[in-house]
Amino acid sequence: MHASIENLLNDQIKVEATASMHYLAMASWADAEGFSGVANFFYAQSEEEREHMLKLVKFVNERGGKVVVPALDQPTDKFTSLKALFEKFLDSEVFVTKQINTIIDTCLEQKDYNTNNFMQWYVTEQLEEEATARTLLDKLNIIGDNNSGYYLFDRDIESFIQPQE
Ligand code: OFO
Repeated sequence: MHASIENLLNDQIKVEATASMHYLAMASWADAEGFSGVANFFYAQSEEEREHMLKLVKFVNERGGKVVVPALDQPTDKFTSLKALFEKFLDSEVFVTKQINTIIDTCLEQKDYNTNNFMQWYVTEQLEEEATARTLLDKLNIIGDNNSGYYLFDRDIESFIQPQE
């Protein structure tokens, strides 16, 4: 595996691990605020991101590369509102998509079609996750500042939890 690809995949391991920890902090905030549906959604998202990280760790090892298990910064656990929480979720997913696109650009430059093929799974996944984040944020924008709206949002969000693979 080309060193530039190995480095980018290691960066991506860190990006996925960071997302997992951010979503865990978001789940915990929602749990403490009494939004149990939102908490369950982010606990599941955190698990998913860990799976994404693991998939990369295994791929780099299979291809004979060297995995660097990253040190992570402490995620923020202070949010001013549900809307702020979901804005952060969308920003995080948009950032992940950008990173994935950079890896794919480099794979094509280096003619690493194998890694390119592997990364296509992430492209599809990101499409879904960004769409989910946008849909949920749209709902919160419609709700505005309304407690009964929050109650229904918290109840209905459970239907957005993807079954674990
Ligand atoms: Fe949605 O972040 Fe992983 O890929």
